[in-house]
Amino acid sequence: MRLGVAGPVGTGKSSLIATLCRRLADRISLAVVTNDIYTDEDARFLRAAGVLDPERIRPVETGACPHTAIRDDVTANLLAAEDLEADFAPLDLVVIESGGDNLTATFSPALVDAQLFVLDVAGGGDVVRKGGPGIARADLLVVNKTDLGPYVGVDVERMVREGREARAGRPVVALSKHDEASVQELVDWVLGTLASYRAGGHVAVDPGPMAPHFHADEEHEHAHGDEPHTHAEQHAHAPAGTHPA
Ligand SMILES: Nc1nc2c(ncn2[C@@H]2O[C@H](COP(=O)(O)OP(=O)(O)OP(=O)(O)O)[C@@H](O)[C@H]2O)c(=O)[nH]1
Ligand SMILES: [Mg+2]
Repeated sequence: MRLGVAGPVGTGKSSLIATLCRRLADRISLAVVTNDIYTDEDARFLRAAGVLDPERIRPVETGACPHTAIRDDVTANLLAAEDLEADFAPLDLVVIESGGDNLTATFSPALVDAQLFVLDVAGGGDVVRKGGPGIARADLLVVNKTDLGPYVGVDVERMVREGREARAGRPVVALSKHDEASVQELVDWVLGTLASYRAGGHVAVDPGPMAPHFHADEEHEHAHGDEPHTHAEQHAHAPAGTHPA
């Protein structure tokens, strides 16, 4: 299974991947692809962390807006993942870290089978309310660095609750690398998703590049619709396969 890890700059994507490697490297066969715009900094960080054979960590230097390389033209990432899969066959899990981007970045389902979106408490409690395809429809939303809540004046429980509300039942993990129970929850989600993927139960979904939105002239659609849904549910641009029933 290929697992994408996306989210804004500095929210803790590399740290989360290091945590996963630390916990899983002796249980399953793992490899990591990192994406940076101008450097191979994240691959260096992960190699230095000593959590995985350095050969199993490969950088892609995108040279462009990060989501170009995980969504629009995934060639460089596909080649890196396929090389790892050939060199270390059989691999159980390839984790692909996006370059830190903004709230619009998600992985193409042509590149990953599952994806998680990482926000952090230090970025502000209101970020979950700002929405976007990653927050609303990634397979997992991680609200990271919960230990920092008291220092940045963020009500962590409320942030997590609002994250759940934005996701129509899709899972949310409140994570801190210093909180073992939360790390276990993340590890359980990854292993559970891997098992489900293997059993054919998990199918890659495209969270979409565009958040559901509403145009002023769509009041007409409401008049013709069967039920008065929310504006987001009514909008025709919602990505295929993600439209609420
Ligand atoms: N307090 C606290 N700090 C954390 C946690 N996770 C990550 N950090 C810190 O957050 C900073 C950024 O972490 P990274 O893992 O490099 O974040 P990133 O999302 O990979 O960053 P980019 O790849 O540059 O977008 C580092 O200083 C980490 O030590 C956490 O759970 N708690
Ligand atoms: Mg990183």
